[in-house]
Amino acid sequence: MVWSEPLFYWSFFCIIKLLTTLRKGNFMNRKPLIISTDPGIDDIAAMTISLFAKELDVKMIVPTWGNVALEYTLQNTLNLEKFLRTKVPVVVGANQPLVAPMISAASVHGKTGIAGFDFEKADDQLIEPGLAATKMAVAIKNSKEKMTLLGIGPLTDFALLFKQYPEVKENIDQIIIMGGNIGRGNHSPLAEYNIAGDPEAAQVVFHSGLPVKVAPLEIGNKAHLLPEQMDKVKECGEVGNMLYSLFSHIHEPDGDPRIKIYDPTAVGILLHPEMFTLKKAHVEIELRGQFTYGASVIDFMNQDNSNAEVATDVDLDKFAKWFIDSIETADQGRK
Ligand SMILES: [Ca+2]
Repeated sequence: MVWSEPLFYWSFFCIIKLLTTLRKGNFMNRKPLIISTDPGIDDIAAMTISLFAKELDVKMIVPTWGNVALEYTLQNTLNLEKFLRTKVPVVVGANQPLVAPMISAASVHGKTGIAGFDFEKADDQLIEPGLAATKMAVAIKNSKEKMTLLGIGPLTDFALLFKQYPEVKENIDQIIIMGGNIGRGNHSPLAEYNIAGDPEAAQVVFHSGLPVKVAPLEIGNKAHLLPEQMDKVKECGEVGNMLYSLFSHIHEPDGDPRIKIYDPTAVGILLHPEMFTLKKAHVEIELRGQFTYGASVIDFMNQDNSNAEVATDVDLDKFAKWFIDSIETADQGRK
């Protein structure tokens, strides 16, 4: 076969284009994702990883009240996107729980939710007007591929979505949650903060009939980074330095030097479930207990009636490597 000059250049062009596509990771179908979040220092890390993960296509971020009030979580989300130079639409979520009284984690995350790093203040250009449940429903219905939901704060907005638009469940792949507790809680003796924030909403989500995967408090406590590993995060450019500064603000009351990073464990379950041990369970949220309100009742014995898969263990080495690599990817993606 004799190659003509135009054919040669055309073939060369095709090979270069293919290589560029492969390098960008565009060859794979990226999972469409909606994030419900209450930033929150660990939320900032989870969002940063998600926004630059080659496997994900974040369609919308819905800040909700949670760690701190909505006015702060909304501004923190906008500020993060400005810092990361991303343009994902932001839709304003719930400013209070469905039924429960509001709680606050300002003692951990600071009054604004992100003590430890001074973000440049963003304007509200990325905000799309409309009710979160309605905007999420439209995005889910219009999605060619089934949508994944990531809930790393109180689940108020997802509950409103399922109550108002139950038909969207057909086009949802799964829900990944950071929340709940197998043993003791961190908000009250038996309740974990995200679930305690809106127990009724969490109960709606666990009874949605959709596949639910859970990174409970115990996984958040276990999936830590050591100080020397956080030093590697710091070396990951400006993004790494931002996260290092935020996490350095959190000090464990008992002086434990390990850095616990909670919300990113849910992103880890979404992207690399093989790093975790996941067990089927039937999960109910206690809604009537005088002293146990908001407790997650996770029954591993009721396998036949399971409504969730709950992570019970994590490969620490793999997790820490994935976390650091993800921050490096985010820093490179930001440039
Ligand atoms: Ca959170």
